[in-house]
Amino acid sequence: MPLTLADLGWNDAFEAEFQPFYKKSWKPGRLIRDNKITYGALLDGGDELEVVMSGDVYHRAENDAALPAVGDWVAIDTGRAMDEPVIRERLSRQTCFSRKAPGKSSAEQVIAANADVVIVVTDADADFNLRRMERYIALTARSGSKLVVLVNKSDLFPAEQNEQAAEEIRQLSSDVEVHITTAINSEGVEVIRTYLKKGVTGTLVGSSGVGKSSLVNQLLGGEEWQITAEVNEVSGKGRHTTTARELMVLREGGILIDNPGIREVHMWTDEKTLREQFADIEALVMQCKFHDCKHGSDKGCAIRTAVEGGELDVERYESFLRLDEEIAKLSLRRKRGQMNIERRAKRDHRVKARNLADRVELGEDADPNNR
Ligand SMILES: Nc1nc2c(ncn2[C@@H]2O[C@H](COP(=O)(O)OP(=O)(O)OP(=O)(O)O)[C@@H](O)[C@H]2O)c(=O)[nH]1
Ligand SMILES: [Mg+2]
Ligand SMILES: [Zn+2]
Repeated sequence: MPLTLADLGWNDAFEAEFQPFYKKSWKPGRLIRDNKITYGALLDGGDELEVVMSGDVYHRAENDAALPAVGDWVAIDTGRAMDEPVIRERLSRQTCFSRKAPGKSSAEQVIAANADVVIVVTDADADFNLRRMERYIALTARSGSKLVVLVNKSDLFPAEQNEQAAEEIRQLSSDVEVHITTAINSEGVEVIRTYLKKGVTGTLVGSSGVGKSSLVNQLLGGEEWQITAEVNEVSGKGRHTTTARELMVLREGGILIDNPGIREVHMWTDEKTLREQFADIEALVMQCKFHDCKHGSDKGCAIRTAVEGGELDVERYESFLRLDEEIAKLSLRRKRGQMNIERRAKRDHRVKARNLADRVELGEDADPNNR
């Protein structure tokens, strides 16, 4: 049976937003691959199409994060059978999982658009890191997606170690569902299927080598793997480091986006989300005797009392401080970036004004559009 739009994740809200575009004979498509210059898109019926972004879509994007990304629904103009099909519009994102782009910039980088479930993969050993997990939790809370964590490679470590790792992650947040899996057989992977019903999109994230692509391979299964040509190519790369994100449709229903390993999980969240995440600590801070309490040796410090009384985990408090600091730095960088843009805009105005003055002196047409 050919894939329907619903199989690809289409729903009533997208349908409503698309109404004006049907009138222009544009077609809905979901972006499955970003080839830099072109994108791969899946259309109703499951046909894959190579598409390019229209200049208009490019110019209307306020920043990189607003450009079409894997997982996005777009309006595609295939008209006049002349050149390449063109993306005319990007539909609003119902969820958006993003992080701060690596490096010094404060730009937002979209990891997956319209994912219903973010599946973080880790293991109970070398990759295990609760502080990093807290960042994933904060980022997912902001994205609007549900969070599932897989403690993978369970065949390599003692059962108690896997159990303990899973339990420690559960302790971080009541919103996260944690499962122990192995990607070398299909048993553990059945867990993912329970989330990925027809039309539901999951996105796999986590460090390089934790088994994201191996899980995909298991989900695709031996037989399907051969039948689904598009996917075959991807699954063949299973043992290698994934270099580009890719959206795949599972035969039993559900959609999965495989991502390259994430080296740094920088915060891209706001203060509000952070405060919610650490509401217990916020409440304690309110009880400190002095409003500028440094929570060190200060008199009447509620934080210190809670730590000493064993009510507050000191590591949890420290990671709250670290996240807090990171967000402060980020907003500072963003402010500076904004100032640079404004300065540049003013300079451009001055340059334009000067050019105009030169042209007028030379007797040229002052309106650049009439040249
Ligand atoms: N024993 C065991 N090995 C696993 C398991 N999952 C993955 N591996 C192995 O770990 C290695 C890395 O697996 P990948 O699936 O490529 O990891 P990845 O997360 O996709 O890595 P990147 O694409 O670099 O982000 C491969 O050699 C897999 O065979 C598992 O559950 N158990
Ligand atoms: Mg991979
Ligand atoms: Zn205090």
